[in-house]
Amino acid sequence: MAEDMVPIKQPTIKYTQIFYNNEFHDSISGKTFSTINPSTEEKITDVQEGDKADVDAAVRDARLAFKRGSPWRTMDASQRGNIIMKYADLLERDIQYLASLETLDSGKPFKDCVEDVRGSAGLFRYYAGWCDKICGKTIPVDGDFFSYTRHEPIGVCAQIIPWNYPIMMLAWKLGPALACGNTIILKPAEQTPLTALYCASLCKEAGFPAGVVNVVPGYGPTAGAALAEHMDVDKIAFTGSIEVGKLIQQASGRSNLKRVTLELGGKSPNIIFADADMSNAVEWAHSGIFVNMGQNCCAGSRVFVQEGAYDEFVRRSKEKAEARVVGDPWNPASDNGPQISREQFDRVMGFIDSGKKEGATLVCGGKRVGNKGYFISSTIFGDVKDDMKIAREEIFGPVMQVLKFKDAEEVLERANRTAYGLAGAVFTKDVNKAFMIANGLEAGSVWVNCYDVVTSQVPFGGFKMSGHGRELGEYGLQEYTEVKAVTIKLDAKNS
Ligand code: TXE
Repeated sequence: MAEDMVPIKQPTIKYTQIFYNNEFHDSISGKTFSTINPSTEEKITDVQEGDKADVDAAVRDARLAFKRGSPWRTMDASQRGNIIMKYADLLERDIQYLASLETLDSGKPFKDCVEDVRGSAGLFRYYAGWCDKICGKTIPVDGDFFSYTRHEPIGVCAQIIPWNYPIMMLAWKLGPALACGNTIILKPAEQTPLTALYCASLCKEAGFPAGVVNVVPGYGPTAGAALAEHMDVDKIAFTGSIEVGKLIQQASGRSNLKRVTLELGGKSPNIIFADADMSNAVEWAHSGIFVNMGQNCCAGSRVFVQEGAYDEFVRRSKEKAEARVVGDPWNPASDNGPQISREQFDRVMGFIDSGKKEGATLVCGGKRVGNKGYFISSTIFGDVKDDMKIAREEIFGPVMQVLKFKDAEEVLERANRTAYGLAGAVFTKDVNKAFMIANGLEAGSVWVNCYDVVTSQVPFGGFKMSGHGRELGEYGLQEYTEVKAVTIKLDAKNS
């Protein structure tokens, strides 16, 4: 259990360099950048700063590893699965260390980091099992021909990930890409490079051939943009902001039309009817927004509550929010740690100010906690109107917006009135209302009487401006293969 594991409060920092060709290297420019502990605002260490030159070196090695006849290309699919399985075992072997390093670098509560490592190991096991089950089809084609399809790896894949779930995002990206036989250059977020670099070292230990997994820490406009513009990168997968998602897609268009998958933000509606089990709804709505300090792409940040239940919901949610412990992420009692950075802290506080100015009712929270670290109290705004900034834009912080509604038609229309479409939920005991909302929401994930239940087996991704493509599950594999159709002339065929 996560609760029983003891953190290593000062984990040794073992890797701070750029990883390619299964070795760690200094940056070619000689530059480094600092990674900051968001709980203390102090520097943890300096990390080698990758930019275009280092990206070029990593892409070169990834290309070599993908060459026809290479160890990776000639490996049995089942053996790929064995290596990925071993990788999962190594994550679990080092769970205490990895979770501690994650807490240090990201400020996430240690118990949550333990669950993230465990979930990531589970994800790798799930995809390990897929390796030798990625099948094409034989097709009953017209004429004297035989046609079949092959699902081939795309090739060299760039993967750019954010800071909110550093290990989990790495797992979401590496798992399906490796299962399909691609090679990878992963760029972790500049705020949280440390666990990705340790995970890089485990790739070598697990037995991935040199060049299959490469990790280049660095900044977005330099290292990230170099990946997006690269003529020898075949696919790019990105999780982050809409603004950067657009840049990635533009860069693909300007360069080699590399395949693009994007997982961007959300402003997800959580719809609570008056007939719902209110204890259940309050619980899920609470975790749906406050988990991970609200730094969650599918956070249920617009909570629509039906008139008759509104007062009770707000009262009970306030009690829960005030009881949520915000503080030292090493303390097992803490439910939330700090926001990731000064920039994010200021951004969230700016949204809280705007909510107050636009006339929403501050039910609780809204303040900095302590005077060191980027901690924010769990905040609820009531009487929120659809056109307020806090109801329209992604806050990415511990701030719940509660909006009142009258009936199902109205709330569905309002819930969909957004450019986002990542997730949504409905709470009701009426199966007809549940279906009506579940089928009517314009979102990639819909939960009924629960929230943010994300598992390795079920696809995840956005409608509208929340993204392109799907991650996780069998659907996630489709984003990492090219389908080749082979047609063979036969002398004659039998039906
Ligand atoms: O994101 P960025 P930021 C949302 C959330 C948050 C906002 C800003 O609303 O408040 O985005 O966060 C890399 N070319 N999400 O500024 O900049 C960057 O180095 C290539 C939602 O941190 O998008 C990092 O690795 N890459 C989200 C990654 O992109 C670039 C999670 C994400 O950073 C780049 C995070 C460029 N020009 C933020 N510029 C989610 N969907 O879960 C930056 N990057």
